[in-house]
Amino acid sequence: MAAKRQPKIRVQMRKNRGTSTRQNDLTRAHHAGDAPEETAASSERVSHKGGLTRKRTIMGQQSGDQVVRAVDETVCRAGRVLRAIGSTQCLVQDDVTGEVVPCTVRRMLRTMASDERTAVVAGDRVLYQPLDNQQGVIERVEPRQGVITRKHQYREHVLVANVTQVLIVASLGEPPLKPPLIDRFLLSAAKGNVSAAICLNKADLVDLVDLQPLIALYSRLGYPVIPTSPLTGAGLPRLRQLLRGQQTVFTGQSGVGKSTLLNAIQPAFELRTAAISQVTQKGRHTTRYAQLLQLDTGGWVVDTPGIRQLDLWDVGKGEVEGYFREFRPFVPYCKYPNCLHLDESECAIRQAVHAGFLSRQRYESYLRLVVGDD
Ligand SMILES: Nc1nc2c(ncn2[C@@H]2O[C@H](COP(=O)(O)OP(=O)(O)OP(=O)(O)O)[C@@H](O)[C@H]2O)c(=O)[nH]1
Ligand SMILES: [Mg+2]
Ligand SMILES: [Zn+2]
Repeated sequence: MAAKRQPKIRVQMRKNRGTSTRQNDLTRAHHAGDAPEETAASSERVSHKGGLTRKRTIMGQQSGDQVVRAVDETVCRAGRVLRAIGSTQCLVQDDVTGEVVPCTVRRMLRTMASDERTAVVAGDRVLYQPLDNQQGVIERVEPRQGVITRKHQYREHVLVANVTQVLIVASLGEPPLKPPLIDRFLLSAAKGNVSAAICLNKADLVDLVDLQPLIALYSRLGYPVIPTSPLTGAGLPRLRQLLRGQQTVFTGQSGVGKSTLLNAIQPAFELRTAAISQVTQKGRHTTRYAQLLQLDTGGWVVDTPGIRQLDLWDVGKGEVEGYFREFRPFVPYCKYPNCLHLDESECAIRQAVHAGFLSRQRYESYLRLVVGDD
């Protein structure tokens, strides 16, 4: 096909000099072998908006808030990023050959990204140019559909792109189940336009009868709830069914058993797992980076590092109620149109909680999200 003339657009770029502190951190982390990226990230300094100074004209198109760079497609191959290593390298699986090719990232793409770390992330669809040495260079990142983000040092950090569903894994043993955290994850999935399901893992440790209220609550809200145990095999057939053909991110606190579950679903994954520390009773963040794994049944799963706390990015107080879908029928009956359902008079949400129409547990999660105390 003859090359079309691509429109020119002006894009704002970060300065690509003078970020040496950050570069060094990442480089150091990378040289240390399997880069503990989440750890490296916590000491990272991200350049603020003021760093966006230069404007350049590039060939490309604007797609939503993303810029798609025009490249010579005849020399490029399409692939999917399995894993990003720092901000400059990643592993790409070729769409046609299935070969995994280590790639670097064109500097232009990194300067175009508002946060260099997320120029290329796991799950990205890319065009890369193969080089002679079995490696490649990423020339273009296609617009992202469903993204999973985490707030990190006051910035939104994209963890995985092109996700179709999130599996929220909670534990029925250690670490203890925290329904407000489930609700936070649900909100974050809804905000990213990704559907969600809940996995109640370590089901071997409890009597399932005691779980019925919890299962009923979330099922009624339309989320699949699957009690599982990799130890007994409970729930695994249903979980496999849920994952088939999807691109699913496993998310949840450290130690809930995300990697153990994935190994049970497909033993060839051989993911590292670890017992919960006896001393701290906390998981040890055994999984260090987000990585795409291909399922034999079709589709992908992404194991992610567990997190202690999920900070939501960019959700206004008044916006939270919209994500509590069962609140919606009651909201119009609050006296004040801008009611936050805290202590306002004649609040239909509070009345519905008192009358037992709405779950108190969900209302408490709502309060935590709006008031922001953790
Ligand atoms: N009793 C019981 N223990 C489980 C179950 N699933 C996982 N575990 C244990 O929980 C511990 C943590 O499991 P991991 O799979 O490493 O947890 P993770 O969620 O991947 O943790 P991070 O990678 O740190 O985020 C391990 O000791 C597992 O053996 C289960 O169904 N029942
Ligand atoms: Mg893990
Ligand atoms: Zn109200």
